[in-house]
Amino acid sequence: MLAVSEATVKRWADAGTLLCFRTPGGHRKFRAADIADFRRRHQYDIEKAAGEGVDGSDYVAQFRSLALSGDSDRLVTLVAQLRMKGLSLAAVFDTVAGPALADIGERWARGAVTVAQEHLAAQTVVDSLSRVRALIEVPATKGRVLLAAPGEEQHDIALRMMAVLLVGMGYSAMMLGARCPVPDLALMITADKPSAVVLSFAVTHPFESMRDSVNQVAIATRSVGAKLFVGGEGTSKLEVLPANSFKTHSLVEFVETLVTNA
Ligand code: B12
Repeated sequence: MLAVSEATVKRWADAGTLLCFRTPGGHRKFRAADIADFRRRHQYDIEKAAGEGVDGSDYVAQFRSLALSGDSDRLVTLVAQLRMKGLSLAAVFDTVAGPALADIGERWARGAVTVAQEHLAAQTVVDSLSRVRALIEVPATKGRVLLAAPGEEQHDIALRMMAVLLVGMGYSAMMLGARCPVPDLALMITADKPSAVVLSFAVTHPFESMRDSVNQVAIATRSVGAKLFVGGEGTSKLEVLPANSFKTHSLVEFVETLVTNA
């Protein structure tokens, strides 16, 4: 949040400049209110202090290079800094993280990035998402939402981003992840009765198989009165949607649709 090293934070804490309390195990813990107070008292200018973090305006390039270097610590810091600049988390995902990963995909497609590097980047983003999720999770008071990448779909990062957004809004997110067989998903929906189901298709699957998957899942969601959200590049040709389903292009739109139709 302050874009300084762990050693600096420890020094401030030990000097009493930044209030903290100790766990029985001796770990320093910080209250958000104390950090906010510290920032106010020291008129802390995050832009200037962030020599090791945000140093320009090309956040997509920063995100890309942190992901490629496997630095999930600084990726979490970058996300926090962008939030403090006033971007919603959904906007950070849509406008910084998504384009950074698309850029990595383009580099992979033209041989500038190896498969191993691409895997490291994807895994680093997944790691940082689970850490962001732990930071923003609020008690689950709303419904349960199942998230899945159906059939042969191997891309699940957009779903993980949506899970983070959902838990931050008080939903409980059941992440089924990549390559989820559609008949099994339909069975789980009818047994578990979630309030919503989210499907993501990142790649171009044969149109009929994608549409059939959506229709099969829609039969199950309709039978339990759940809403169905579909999205991702792979759904670009899907124009006719089953009843009680929504196709949204971005995560910002997803959050808006969810809030409007809750
Ligand atoms: C990481 C990655 C992988 C990882 C995935 C790891 C994981 N856990 O997800 C691995 C290594 C497994 C992988 C595998 C493959 N990949 Co790949 N991969 C990528 C990469 C680099 C990033 C994908 C990603 O996570 N993006 C970030 C997310 C957040 O962005 P997004 O998916 O676009 O989603 C955004 C929106 O579409 C929307 N959205 C998405 N879903 C939904 C759902 C809802 C409900 C809503 C509201 C919104 C929404 O919100 C997101 C944020 O704005 C992309 C490059 C790219 N252009 O995206 C290639 C890319 C998608 N992969 C590609 C390919 C070809 C493959 C493989 C076929 C490669 C191979 N030969 O084996 C395989 C298997 C594909 C399969 N059958 O599923 C191509 C797809 C081309 C095409 N159009 O079909 C791409 C575009 C790379 C390229 N430039 O050629 N890949």
